[in-house]
Amino acid sequence: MHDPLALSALCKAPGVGAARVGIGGPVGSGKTALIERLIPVLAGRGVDLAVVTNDLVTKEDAERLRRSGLIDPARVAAVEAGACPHTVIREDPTLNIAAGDELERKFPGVELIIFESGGDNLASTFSLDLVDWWIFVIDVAGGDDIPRKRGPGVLRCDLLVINKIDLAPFVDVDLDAMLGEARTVREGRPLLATNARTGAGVEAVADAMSQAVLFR
Ligand SMILES: Nc1nc2c(ncn2[C@@H]2O[C@H](COP(=O)(O)OP(=O)(O)OP(=O)(O)O)[C@@H](O)[C@H]2O)c(=O)[nH]1
Ligand SMILES: [Mg+2]
Repeated sequence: MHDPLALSALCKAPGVGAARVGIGGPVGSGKTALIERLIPVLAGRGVDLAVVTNDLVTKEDAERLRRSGLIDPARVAAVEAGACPHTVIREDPTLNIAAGDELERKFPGVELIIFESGGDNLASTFSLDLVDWWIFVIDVAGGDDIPRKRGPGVLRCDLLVINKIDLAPFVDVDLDAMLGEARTVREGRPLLATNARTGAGVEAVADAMSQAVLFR
């Protein structure tokens, strides 16, 4: 029996292939909405892009992106994660690696592949076998205590995004205090605030991603 992970690693020469970025976070925090905002920003900067989505037992997010008109539908692949979305981004990311490899085969010039995790809990993290760099998206409406709970996603991601900042006044969240606590628990590692409905803050997310994995 061949180990597909080992084979994939062997087939991929160092430094060759697209940069791979993960976007994880709790259900409904705005992962797909952020990707919908990032696509035109990155495309406008000339980035050759593809996306892999993960849903439990459907291809809902992939179909949403394919219908969006924002990206060539063939550049969106779907992985059905099954019962535990974190398993396929952490313990055994074989399916996602294969989906990324297939996109690279179909689109040899692709520079960046974004992997959206299925919505999960605060403990979800990405395997570095799958991605080079990853974002964790939480949202203001999930409660200002989320950073204080120090979940591995919040602590370990390369960039924490606090989304739905527009909702702060409606859910009695002091946004500055929430951002301050997030900064404290992350010990100064990067975090950004966004409104994925209007696009506020999304250029800064694209800047962070480009600098980290595209070196531009
Ligand atoms: N007000 C507001 N709503 C937002 C924002 N971002 C996303 N939403 C809404 O939040 C809901 C969930 O957004 P999605 O992008 O589907 O969230 P997701 O994290 O991809 O969800 P799953 O993939 O199901 O885990 C949708 O109704 C979005 O329109 C935001 O910044 N502000
Ligand atoms: Mg989604």
